[in-house]
Amino acid sequence: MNKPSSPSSRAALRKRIGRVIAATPVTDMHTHLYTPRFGGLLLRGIDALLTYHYLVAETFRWNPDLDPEALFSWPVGRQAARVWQSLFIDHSPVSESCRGVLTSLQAFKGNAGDRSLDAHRRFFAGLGADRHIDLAMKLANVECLVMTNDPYDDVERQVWDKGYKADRRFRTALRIDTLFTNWPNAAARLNAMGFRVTKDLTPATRKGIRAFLEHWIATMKPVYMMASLPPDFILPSKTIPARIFEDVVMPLARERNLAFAMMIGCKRQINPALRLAGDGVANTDMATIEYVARQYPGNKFLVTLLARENQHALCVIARKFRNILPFGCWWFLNSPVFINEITRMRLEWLGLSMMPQHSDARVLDQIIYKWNHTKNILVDVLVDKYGDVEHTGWKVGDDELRRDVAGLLGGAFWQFLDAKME
Ligand code: FIX
Ligand code: ZN
Repeated sequence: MNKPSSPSSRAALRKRIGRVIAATPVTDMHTHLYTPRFGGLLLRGIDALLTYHYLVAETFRWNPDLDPEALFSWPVGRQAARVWQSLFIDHSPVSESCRGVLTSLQAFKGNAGDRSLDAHRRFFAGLGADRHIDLAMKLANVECLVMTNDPYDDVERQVWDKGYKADRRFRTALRIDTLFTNWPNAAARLNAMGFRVTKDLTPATRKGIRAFLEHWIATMKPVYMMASLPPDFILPSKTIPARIFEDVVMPLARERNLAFAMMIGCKRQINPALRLAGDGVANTDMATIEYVARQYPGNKFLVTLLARENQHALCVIARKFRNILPFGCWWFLNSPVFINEITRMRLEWLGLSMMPQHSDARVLDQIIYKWNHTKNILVDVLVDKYGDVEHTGWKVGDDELRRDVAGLLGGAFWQFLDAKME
């Protein structure tokens, strides 16, 4: 049996790994953040942090008499004050989402202990959008992030129609859920945007959808296309969304060498009264992922799944199909217990050929806590993994360590996007 390394060499390894992780710039491959040009779509500051839908869901648990409609009708500041009172003052903020607010505040202010919401507000009040972005990205060491760009969003579309000025730090991803979740509505909207389609998937309609996608690829220059697919999205199948996926999206993605990000496992609106906070989780039909990987070897799929139960099967599928890149610990899986488990599982079964995390930040300041919490776990996990390797006498050099961590924090994503399959 190999002798375990001595505590002092473990401590030295931990120091080295910690330093490399802290010094490595991150690519955040899926967020809901925007450049200042998108105006109110870029959320930032304490009130936005407190009204994040993760915290809103928790707030209702302590306020049985609070009508969701009433809360949502209040000005944001009043909503934030109720969240602060319920989750930070009346109880200690130990949930992952609450702790996240504190981690972000601590990064900005050195200490998050102030119980005065107004004091936190005063801190953010003085920050303009550009300075705020610079500071948050610096504190998180995020050098580049990918937005979620939905041409079906009327507010966002206006920005594109007026002419968007690219910012190298903010990359684009073309989000097309609507095509798969509500075809009659999607068709009506396509016609309104000038793309001729009918309700049936005729050749002319396929052409219209393709023209729509081509237009938005040319406009947004996305680094990938994406959709959060509903639990009943099963392939192969004769349904219209399935045909759109196979007959229109796959050929175009392949021609353009654009990866398609599949985010599966969200059961939308299990409690509609909670609005954005009302979504749930469902298991994914893994046969659908096997099918797309096998059927479209020349296409590339970034895959994240919401159910914990599906994570092992995703690793197994990715072992069989190099056109699958598992990524992130999405949403209800983005907490220490699951990040730890899923990251270990992926490393043990896929080595470094995966992306352990994305932030999914909806509020600028969240990139700080989401990455801080993940990096802390990554240190623990990598100390174990490199420690085990080093027991055999395979010493990992600093350059090798830097190379590996750069891959985990962004390189594996960019390499996958560049790769030509087949
Ligand atoms: O579909 C998505 O991109 C999800 O990440 C969001 O819709 C979800 O509301 C979220 O913020 C999860 O973190
Ligand atoms: Zn998201």
